[in-house]
Amino acid sequence: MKLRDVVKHAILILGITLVFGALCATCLHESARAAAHRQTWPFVIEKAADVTAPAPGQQVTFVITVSNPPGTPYMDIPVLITETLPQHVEFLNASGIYTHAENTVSWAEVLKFGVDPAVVTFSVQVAPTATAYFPIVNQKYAALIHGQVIHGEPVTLTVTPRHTWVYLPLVIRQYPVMPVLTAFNIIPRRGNAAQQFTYSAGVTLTLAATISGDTLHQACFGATAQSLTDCYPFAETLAYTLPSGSGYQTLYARVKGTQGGVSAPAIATITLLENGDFNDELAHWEVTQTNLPAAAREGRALLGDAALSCHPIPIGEAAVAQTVDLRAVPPDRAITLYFDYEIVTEDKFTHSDYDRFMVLIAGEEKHRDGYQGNETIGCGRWHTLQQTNFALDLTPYRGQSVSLFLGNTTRFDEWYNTYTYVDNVHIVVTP
Ligand SMILES: [Ca+2]
Ligand SMILES: [Ca+2]
Repeated sequence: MKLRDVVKHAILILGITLVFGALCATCLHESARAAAHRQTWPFVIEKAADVTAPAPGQQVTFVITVSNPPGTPYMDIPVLITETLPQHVEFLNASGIYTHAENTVSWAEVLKFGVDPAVVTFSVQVAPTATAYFPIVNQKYAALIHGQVIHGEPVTLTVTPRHTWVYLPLVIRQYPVMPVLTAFNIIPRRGNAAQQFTYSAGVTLTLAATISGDTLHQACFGATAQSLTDCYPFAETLAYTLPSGSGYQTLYARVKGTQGGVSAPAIATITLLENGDFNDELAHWEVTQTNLPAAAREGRALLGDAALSCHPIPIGEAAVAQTVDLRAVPPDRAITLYFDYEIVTEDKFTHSDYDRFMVLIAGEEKHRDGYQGNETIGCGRWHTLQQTNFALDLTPYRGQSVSLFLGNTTRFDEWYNTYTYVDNVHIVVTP
């Protein structure tokens, strides 16, 4: 720049500064009158930063642009651009000829005719002590054109920490305190805890958990680890009702502390065979009574008519059945169906057409039994056949929902009665 130009520039700065100074403290605050007037001064001031999420200590460069929109009928318009630096930054340098005093930087520029904007840049350093995630709002910047002050939208910097490991004190690192669920079990009220089967959906849940520096607040349950929405105040034992329907069930549990810490989920499983002990008469069983009755007798199912003897005995069938859902049984598990039965008969089983007790799984006959002794059949000659903890392998039905059918059948002719007691029908899943 030639000396003459520098002098001209200096005079320009001086002149504009005087005018600008005369506007004094209110110069950066647009009056209502000015705002209304601005429509006739379609100049635009904008600012951008090269980094909007700087780390503490990082350099940030801003660009301020004052545009002279096409069609503006003014030529070589003097413009004074001012920047008031926000807190938490330190001025480094700026473009062109500028003045820097305290926290203000200003430039005297000339907007040329046409579309060339006036562009100035300046750089700051974010204070090394700036707090992470603290916003630095770079708001106060303006341009003075023809005695009119125009403002632009603020630019906000969000101070972001560098990606370094920060070693927090133990108490902060572990907040909120995480509880540890050390034991979770489903205890049947009717059934067997060790073999994990139940005859009733009503069970007791037992929980053991630890937490240090907080107290246990809540226990939540659900069918999956993502659906633990069934929540109760924490207790070591809780009455709980499993989803109804016979089958293999999985229950997830989590415990929570008062501060909001949540344990890893724990899993407990159980096999429900509803009313397999017939304590609720024949509830939950599908009952077949084809010419023969089915009933509950002293906690057992009685299939057939115990009051009849000899002749005439109706030819028919009395049965109980239930569908058991084994779809959730894991692939490496074995499934066994157990039950007790007692056949009381005057008939013989040697002929396949005679009376029998039968077990069908998914419609296939898996077991049949009856009297096979040598004694002659006779009216009032009763024989009793007892099986306790009779077992049937259901592993081939893993992954399926299958029907269990237990039936007492009288056959061939109307001579000699047969009836069967059934009890303790349950399913055990083992590794
Ligand atoms: Ca029973
Ligand atoms: Ca018979």
